[in-house]
Amino acid sequence: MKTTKPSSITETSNSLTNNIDIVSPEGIVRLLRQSDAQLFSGYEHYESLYDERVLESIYQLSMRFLTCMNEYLKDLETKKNIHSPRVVFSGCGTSGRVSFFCAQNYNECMEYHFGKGKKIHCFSQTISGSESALVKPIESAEDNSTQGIQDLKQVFGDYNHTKTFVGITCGLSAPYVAGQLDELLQQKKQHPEDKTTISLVGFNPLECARVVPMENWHRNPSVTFKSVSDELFAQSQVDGSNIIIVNPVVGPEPITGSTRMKGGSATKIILDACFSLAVMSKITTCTDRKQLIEWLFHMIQSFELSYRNTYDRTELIGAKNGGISTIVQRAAKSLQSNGRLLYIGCNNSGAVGFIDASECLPTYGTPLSQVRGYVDGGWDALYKEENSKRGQEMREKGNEFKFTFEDFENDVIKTLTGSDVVVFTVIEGDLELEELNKMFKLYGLVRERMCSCSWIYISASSYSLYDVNPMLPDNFREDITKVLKDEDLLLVVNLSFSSVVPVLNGYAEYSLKLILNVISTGAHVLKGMTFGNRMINLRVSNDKLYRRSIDIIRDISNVDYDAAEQCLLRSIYQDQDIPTGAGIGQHISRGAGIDKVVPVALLLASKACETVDDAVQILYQQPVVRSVIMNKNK
Ligand code: S6P
Repeated sequence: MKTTKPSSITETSNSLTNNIDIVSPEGIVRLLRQSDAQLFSGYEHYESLYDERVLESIYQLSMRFLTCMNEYLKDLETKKNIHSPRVVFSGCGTSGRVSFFCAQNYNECMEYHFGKGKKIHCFSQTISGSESALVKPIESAEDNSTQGIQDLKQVFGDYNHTKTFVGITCGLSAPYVAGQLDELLQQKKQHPEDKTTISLVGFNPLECARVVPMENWHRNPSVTFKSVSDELFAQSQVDGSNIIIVNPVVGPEPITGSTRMKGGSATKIILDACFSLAVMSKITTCTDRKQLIEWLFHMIQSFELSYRNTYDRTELIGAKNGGISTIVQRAAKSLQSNGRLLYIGCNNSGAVGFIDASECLPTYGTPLSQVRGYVDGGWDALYKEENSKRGQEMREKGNEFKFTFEDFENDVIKTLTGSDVVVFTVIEGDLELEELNKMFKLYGLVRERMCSCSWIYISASSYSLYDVNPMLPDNFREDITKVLKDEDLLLVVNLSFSSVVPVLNGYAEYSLKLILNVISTGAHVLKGMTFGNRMINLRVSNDKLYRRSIDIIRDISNVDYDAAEQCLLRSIYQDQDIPTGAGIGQHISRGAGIDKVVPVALLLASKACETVDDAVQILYQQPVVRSVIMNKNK
């Protein structure tokens, strides 16, 4: 495979995982462990989470959160502007999903600590494709900068006091976010008194920001993400500019470009650390910068320890040996036989599963029904509101938007077979006995259908200085062990280390995210959905994925960029003429709906097939592209 100098680290192939598709399930877990280590240990010569400039930027952002939270709470007393959010996160795909989850969490947490029984709306978010994209990825929405600006105006409304915007784009590439950043920058230029904090969070150095012009850009056609981020950087150097750039490098993703993995984790770590530090400062009334940075450092260290314990301090009950890889193996077997991988959880552990599942469609082309998360309370649990009107409206969008325990019981259980794998997720401190009992009930019903079941239990006792939820009774783990049947598995992760972790279940959620990322990634890799560490069944559904597809074809088939693009276009237009004057936007709208666009293009580029029809036929018999190419080369 040809390697090229990275123009973007998040789009670079990680040399650690080049052979992830040909190692054992244990090997896959070890490779992912190494790749995740880069999040803390750093990558090459770039700055990591622990470097001074990065810690300083997280600290600065946290203090902006604190100011916004204080002003909101002041207004809450007088019931002024209580529906105007003061901190808005924004992102596309995983960045949007993770920040949605964080915003809901932080409001709930503020309610608990400072709300005095009142509902809090201090944090909010925009996500490309709207909240429907939480369930059903709409990758093309990422390219729409105009919509980004509209969503931004809507979320902030007329409120023009202290506010903070955090645009999150792992690759420093999403036009949706670029539009919002640019809009806020222009406002600042026109109104120098504007006190809005503009923040950009991403995981590339600024010189690697995307330089491709953004189609349909509303102002100047030559604008790129890089030109916006360069301007942001220049302005950030001006005293009192209120511009904060948080961009540690966490290393290339283990599956190339799959920023749902390290990118999503780093997003969560940074936002959780910012919010937690703000709350700690408020609770302790500590304003000493040195002390606060010290706490921040310890928090990141505790996330690192959580990473370490997740991979290496686990106990697997129900099997003679093995760890996470045993569950990976079972999940892979299920996907290989067209079975399903289903997650069941309450509250935040349910949401973490739900997010992991929803990313398998854009990443691997897996149907939404094949890898899916069910959450007790469905939308109400995600919105953290009972009987919410918006939750009801989302349900009305169709079956894909229904994912409560009742939906699972009524619609899914009767369809389960021995090929399906069901994973129950529990975070200690995140659920009550009644909720656990609901999970036991579903477990009993699932068992009757002869499915393979696993429980993941994150034990996080005695780690929190300021607990949000009362801890579960001590015997929860025993309760789960008692109901465990036959060959079913219980994976216990021990996170019981003492450290400065206020208010959130952030470490445990990160730990669960890591495990589920490993299970879903490992299962798809073992099913043959990657070529080396490249996902090759991706949907060509936005500009970034169009260009990533060309890179994949070029690198794997050893052809130049133009030849690779030609093969991609032949695959998209199925060997028909390309409409005259068609631009990338048109190629994407045609290609997004077609299955196996990249695998077919790969067979054309590597000369394993002459025509698109031949390639489709061959892939029907042998879906593993690497095998087809290897057979041809024998
Ligand atoms: C990645 C995921 C994508 C990205 C989205 C936004 O695994 O499938 O949906 O999250 O493309 O990327 P970025 O770089 O703007 O955060």
